[in-house]
Amino acid sequence: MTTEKFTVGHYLSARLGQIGLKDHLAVAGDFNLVLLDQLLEEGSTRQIYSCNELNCGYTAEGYARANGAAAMIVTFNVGALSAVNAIGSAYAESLPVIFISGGPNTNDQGSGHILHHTIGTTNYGYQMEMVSHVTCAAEVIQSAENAPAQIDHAIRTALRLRKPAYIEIPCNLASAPCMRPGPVSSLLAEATPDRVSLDAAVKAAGEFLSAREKVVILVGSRVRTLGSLEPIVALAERVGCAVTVMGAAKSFFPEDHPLFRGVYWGEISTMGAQELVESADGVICLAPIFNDYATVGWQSRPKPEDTLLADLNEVTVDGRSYAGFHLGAFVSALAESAPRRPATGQTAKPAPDVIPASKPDAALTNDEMARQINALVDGNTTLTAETGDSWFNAVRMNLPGGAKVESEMQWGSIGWSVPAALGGAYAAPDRRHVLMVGDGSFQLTAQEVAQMVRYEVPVIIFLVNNRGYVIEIKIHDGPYNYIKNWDYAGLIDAFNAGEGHGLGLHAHNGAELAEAIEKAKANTRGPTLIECHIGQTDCTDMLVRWGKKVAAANSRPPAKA
Ligand code: DPX
Repeated sequence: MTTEKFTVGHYLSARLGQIGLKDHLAVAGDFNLVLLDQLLEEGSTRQIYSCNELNCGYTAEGYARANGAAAMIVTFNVGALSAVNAIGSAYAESLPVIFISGGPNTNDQGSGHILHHTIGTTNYGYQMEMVSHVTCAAEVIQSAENAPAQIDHAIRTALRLRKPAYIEIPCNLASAPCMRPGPVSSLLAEATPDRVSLDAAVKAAGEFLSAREKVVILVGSRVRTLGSLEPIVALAERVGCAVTVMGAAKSFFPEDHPLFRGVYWGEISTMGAQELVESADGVICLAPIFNDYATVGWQSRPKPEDTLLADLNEVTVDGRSYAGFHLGAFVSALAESAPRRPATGQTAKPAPDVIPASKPDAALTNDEMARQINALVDGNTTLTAETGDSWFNAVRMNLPGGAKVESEMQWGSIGWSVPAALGGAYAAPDRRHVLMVGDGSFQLTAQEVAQMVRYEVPVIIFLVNNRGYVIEIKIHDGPYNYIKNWDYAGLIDAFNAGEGHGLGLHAHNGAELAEAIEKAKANTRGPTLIECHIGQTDCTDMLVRWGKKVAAANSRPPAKA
């Protein structure tokens, strides 16, 4: 920009553009209005509005999945504290969201004044303290002179650690004069890897692989931070071994690759992946999270003594750990030097399960719905799967190369998917965006569909109307699992309000669903919500089996002292 006066807000705005953002998400409030003006004025990124701060956070979280990073701006306390759930998600799922909040005027800080939008005390540091638990860096801008260093520190740390970072800008500093930013390279450069440690890790990994007969790669969800699947494909081809992915890492290895051998998720694994992983004597685990859900209630995980664990910033192999480099550097180096094996993948690739079509006029089933959604997913599709049976429906799908699945299995907050799918669509408008979401989850963040109408974003939403929290019903049933029914498809007219292109459709059988999908494909100027009416007890077999084990783990009695 060419204006004479350059401000703190302009500095932030320029940096957001420099790190590769095209947009920032915002909800206005009087502590951030001047900051929002500065961002508009500097103009490096488009300003997009959300219905509320929770949705804003999830939209940013989804944007970061597709773009590598995201930024959001909210107001003090009433806005920021609503967003903390979504920032927890970004932390858990390793996504660098730059979380920016307006803050009190510097003259009110330390003055004994009581401000609106606060808890009525005179110390305004508590928001930063709360947020510091779910961010990797938290900066309250102290002065216009310090602003560049503080802003840069937060952004650089977020990008390096792949975690959210917090920046609070007092409302009277947003337009204060500030120096201009230099080149962005200082923010984008990876920390230089510790060569000695990296070489030692690669050597130890090579020895581990040479000493093992049956080697398998298991891909975890945090490999998303690599930004590309190429190093993993190169490693697999070099080692010539079978590749399985965890449920949370669905699509993080091309399923049409000859070495792909399914999803490893204990007893609900696909394509024989359980036998392959649990009988292997060498499992290369890439950035996995073995939580209670992923281990099917602590039942299944690769044997630690047969595991080479490559985490984001540390490799553990044969009882020794190596740090000082990022996973990407390790995978690439190992792909160049690992002992080669013939590309057998150890076994013939089993054919994936295929769901048979049901009669077009038969009542719609979960299987038929999943079958038709799977057929819609092409190599240019991002499929977002909400917590609930949508996880299992996504996991059992057969994906063409290039298809992406996004889920939030570590944080698992229902309502995440509607704004997250929108964020992914803002960041990658050239892809097709498909969302599977249960009725219970949808009720948390439904209003964000209005922004899809406003910004003409053609997300195809499969709203699973099974009248309840079915995953919870399978884990532990009670009256609290049954929800008020809505006319979900009917909401779209309300959101259009006579001026939008959203489409709301009902599907009671396979023929109606097929017709609705054709209409959705043709509707390129807004969302299409297809309300899929299925029976309450109609869910995947995977959910039932998994739910029993998770319920058993949840109900273990306290250990005796
Ligand atoms: C809850 C969950 O309808 O999907 O497929 O019918 O289960 P299914 P729905 O969207 O229901 C979701 C529901 C209530 N989890 O079964 S997974 C507890 C929960 C959570 N996140 C938040 N609150 C409660 N995961 C924010």
